[in-house]
Amino acid sequence: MGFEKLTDNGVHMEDLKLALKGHVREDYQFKPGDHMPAGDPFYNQSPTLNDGVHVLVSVIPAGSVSLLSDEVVKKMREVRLAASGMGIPQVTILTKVDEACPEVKKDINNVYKSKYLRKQENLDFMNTYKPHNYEATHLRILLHGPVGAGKSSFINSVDSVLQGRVTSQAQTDATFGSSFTSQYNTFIFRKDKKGIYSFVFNDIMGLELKDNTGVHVEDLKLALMGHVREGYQFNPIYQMQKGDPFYNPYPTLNDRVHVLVSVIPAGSVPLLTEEAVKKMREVRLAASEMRIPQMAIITKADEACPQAKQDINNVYKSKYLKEQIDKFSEMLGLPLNCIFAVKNYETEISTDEGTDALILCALRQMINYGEDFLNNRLTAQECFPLL
Ligand SMILES: Nc1nc2c(ncn2[C@@H]2O[C@H](COP(=O)(O)OP(=O)(O)O)[C@@H](O)[C@H]2O)c(=O)[nH]1
Ligand SMILES: [Mg+2]
Repeated sequence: MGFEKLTDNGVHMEDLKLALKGHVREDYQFKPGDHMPAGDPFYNQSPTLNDGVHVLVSVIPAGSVSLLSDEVVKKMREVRLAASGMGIPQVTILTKVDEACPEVKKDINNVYKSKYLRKQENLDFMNTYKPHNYEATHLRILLHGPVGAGKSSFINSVDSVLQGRVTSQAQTDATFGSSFTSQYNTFIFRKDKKGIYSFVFNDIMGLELKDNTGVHVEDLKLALMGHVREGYQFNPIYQMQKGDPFYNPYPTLNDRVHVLVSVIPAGSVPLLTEEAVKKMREVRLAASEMRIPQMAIITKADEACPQAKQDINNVYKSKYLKEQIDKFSEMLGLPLNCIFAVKNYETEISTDEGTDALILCALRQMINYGEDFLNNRLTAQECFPLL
């Protein structure tokens, strides 16, 4: 027994930790809301390797993932963190998949095909995700790309997938095309009640396709290092100066960028000028020097490919989109498995499984890469000189 809807009805956190270490003897009766007292006869003072836990398995009914209360999620995270601290590997099993998904009830072989179940597993991951590095309270993902590429729409789409309804916290711009100064803002994602997810987004107009305006590469580097404060107005003409009130001379790990994501519409890939590619490579190189992992999302899959417009599930089958991904990979020198085609929510009124799946897949990879970076603390310190 681990968690109950009301936290105090589950096993006490301290008891769970004791069990992980092998201190709890066979037949001990866990008492909800109370932990094992010191000197209890069931306390095993010197556990051997055989008594400790070697794998921690979280068991959750598939249909309950989106219903978990903030308290339960908090407790699950705490257990996972404790297990990680002890080097115990963890897996999650989603049970009652037949109950949660009619396709699976009909035929159990549909488990591997069910987008719904994959989504529940991804949502569970996002819900309980917290950086293992205790210095970081969240993971920061920076989107950069031309005006109108779909950066704000992607942020909104992530929010929509998490909330299960189409939302719009980041202002999208339907009349893009003219250059404009853009403000550096952090977007957070709220959970049902008071909690927030442990990843945040920033977006930057990284380059302009037409006239190569856009945020200066040096400013982008400052943002990567965490030197740019919230609210700073990027200006394509002026670079940020060290004396600027928005210049943060002492960024913490939380201020820094942990994953860099290039955003480009599928239909714009063939139109990228040499100049634009050069700039994107320069940014990529700067990120590489800081060992910041990099990815790309190819947006507007629907606009560029009629097959995908007809049915979003055709994204994986589209020859045209595959070609754009190959081309972009070659241009930027970015491995193919770091490039994700997506379709953002824009005019829809409700979310759908196919669109959700593409967004969640890209987001999950962003978190995985960012987490790898955060875990390499030595590297993070080495490559971010506090200047
Ligand atoms: N068809 C389609 N339109 C999109 C997609 N993503 C963004 N858009 C539209 O493209 C325009 C610019 O998007 P926006 O998110 O403001 O771009 P940003 O400047 O990079 O933040 C808006 O009108 C969006 O509705 C997409 O995946 N498909
Ligand atoms: Mg925008």
